[in-house]
Amino acid sequence: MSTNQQLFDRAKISIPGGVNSPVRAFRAVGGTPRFITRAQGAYMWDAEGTRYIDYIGSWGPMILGHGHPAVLDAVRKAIEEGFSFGAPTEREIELAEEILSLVPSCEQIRLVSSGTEAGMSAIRLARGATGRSKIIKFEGCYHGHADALLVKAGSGLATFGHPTSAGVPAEVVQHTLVLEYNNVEQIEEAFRTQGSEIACVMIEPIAGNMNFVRSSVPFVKRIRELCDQHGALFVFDEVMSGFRVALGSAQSLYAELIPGFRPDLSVFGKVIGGGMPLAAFGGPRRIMEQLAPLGPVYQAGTLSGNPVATACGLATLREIKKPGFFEALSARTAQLAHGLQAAAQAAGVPLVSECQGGMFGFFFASELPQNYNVVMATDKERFNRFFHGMLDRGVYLAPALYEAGFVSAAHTAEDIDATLAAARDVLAQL
Ligand code: KE4
Repeated sequence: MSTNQQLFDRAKISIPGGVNSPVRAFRAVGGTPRFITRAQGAYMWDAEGTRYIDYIGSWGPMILGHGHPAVLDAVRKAIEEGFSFGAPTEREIELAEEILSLVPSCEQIRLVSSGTEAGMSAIRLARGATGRSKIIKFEGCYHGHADALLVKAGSGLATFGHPTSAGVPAEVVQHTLVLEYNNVEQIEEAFRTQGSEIACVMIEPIAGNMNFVRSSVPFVKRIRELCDQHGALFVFDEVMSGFRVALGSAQSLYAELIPGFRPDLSVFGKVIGGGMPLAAFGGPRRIMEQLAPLGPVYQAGTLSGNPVATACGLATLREIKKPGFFEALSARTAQLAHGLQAAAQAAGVPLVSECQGGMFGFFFASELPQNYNVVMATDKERFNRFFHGMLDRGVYLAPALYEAGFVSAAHTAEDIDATLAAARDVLAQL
């Protein structure tokens, strides 16, 4: 049996950084990544046989917990029928209809294989539908690794973004304006000076890539008004928040607070694939019909709507829409988030936590951050010590202070109690 370190050393020979996605390498927190051999319910086991209570949940997809029987049955049946056809299937219609039944802002949906692909396609569709090139995103929001979205704020409002990654030519991000999250003045200024050139505003409504930061109601309301006023599209990136913070996704929460609110385009992923490679983007028919093969905006994918992935996603959605599912999940998540804050308070450690549905976050700070700069100014050193203290006690949290955490329906009150007991132990040493 290899140790995690032995596997990591071997992985680094054949795979850049030893991982297929950077955050898995633990570079933000240090230490050796755990190589997972199997998972069941709320738990994962690593190569050394250590069991962890899992609060990553594959970064959101595993909302039912690992190995839910209904999902296993659906996937087993699907693989017997065939892995991939490159031709339409009824199950793609069923999944599309299921998603549309839960998200009234969308009349049509296009299935793809990753959140990046969905976000990239939504941007292209917004540009094609409006005939405009400029897009607005917000610092701290991550929408996948498409070139136009790997950009950080320019120096000041009018200047455009600079690439955050090598290999992205400045020309590609020259149309991407990066503003401060929750900053109404900046978005008003951007539309005042460039409103007629803006194709879309893309946002994570609850930003899980800043750990857990909510976009304020006045901010969302103002963006909606400005998009309407200037003919730009409002794109909700719900890859993480979709079917995770609420059955109707984050947009259903904002629709309760802003009468009649709807985004123009929505991007989904993670939960709708149930752990298999599946994502989607959707919106009103008049916009979606701009897509090939009907319209001029090209978009395609060999494994889009894959029969095994759609079986997994469909089984997952059918479970989470059952009565009482989100009430129970929300209560379990709140037990964790509130318990963490209470434990820190008792230990005299500044910690604030937030949660919605099955998603939570916490910061070693005295107040909940409202934007990226404040998130990145929270106590990183304390976070990293807390992360490792919890990992050593069999609790697997997100290995970076800017990442969110996820609770599944498989997490029991006892799992939360055990997590909080570990937290009290670690916090006492912080
Ligand atoms: P993927 O291409 O990784 O499937 O989705 C990109 C994406 C798009 N939009 C949002 C709001 C997202 O959170 C993501 C991906 N989230 C990260 C977690 N921070 C995935 C983890 C990883 O990169 O390995």
